[in-house]
Amino acid sequence: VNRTPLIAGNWKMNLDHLQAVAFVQKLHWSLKDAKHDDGSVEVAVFPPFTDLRTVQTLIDADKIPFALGAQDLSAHDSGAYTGEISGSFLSKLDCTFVIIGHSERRQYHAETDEIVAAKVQAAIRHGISPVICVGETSDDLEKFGASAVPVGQLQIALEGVPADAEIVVAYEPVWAIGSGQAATPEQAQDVCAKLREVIADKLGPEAAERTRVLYGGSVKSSNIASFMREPDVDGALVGGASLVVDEFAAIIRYQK
Ligand code: G2H
Repeated sequence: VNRTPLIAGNWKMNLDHLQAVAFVQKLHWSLKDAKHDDGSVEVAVFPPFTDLRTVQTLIDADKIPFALGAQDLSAHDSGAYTGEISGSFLSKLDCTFVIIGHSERRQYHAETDEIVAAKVQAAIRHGISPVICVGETSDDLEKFGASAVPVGQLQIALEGVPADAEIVVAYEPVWAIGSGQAATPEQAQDVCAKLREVIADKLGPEAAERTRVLYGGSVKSSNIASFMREPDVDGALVGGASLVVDEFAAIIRYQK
């Protein structure tokens, strides 16, 4: 299997555009001798919208080998949608990725599976890789087990997605998010393998082989290696720990 691991830092609503400069510079500096730009691991940061231009400029000027991503986008391309951000704006800021359907969007902004699917289409229209987030709540876990809800969410999100689309899938059990209580590597492997089956089913075996499936939920430097040892876990979507330079740098430097 030849999938480049992806370590993605979801800043959520943290770090304004002034703090972002210092943060990215420090992170880059602390990775200087880590050979993180030898292609063995891909690093992506997902700042708030208002930081994107600043971080893009910094990455460009200092040749920092981080990919840039946004935390959301509009399902629409332009028009009377006050407060929304179009995929075309994001692609012009060199965003490679956009997170779609994070549980915090589903929970606090009533994003349904259908809205998530429309946003996935919007990202693909603009040449941005969607990082499609799926995961079960603790209630779902009790009622249906771990995989039924994320599998159902991904089936809808992948409706009408072309087989050659560059996508990323992130399994984030809601009960593990920001709770300090990460899933076990075995739990993550089990669901990530089932999500890969959904990709095979919807987009074909080649897409399933190539697509990265990440684990997210209380990932830190002390547990990253245990997740990365699992065959169907191709990286991590990191929240809290991505805001601490030394922690995030240690996560990027994980050893299999
Ligand atoms: C899950 C994750 C990042 P944390 O939301 O998307 O956050 O690592 O803080 O659990």
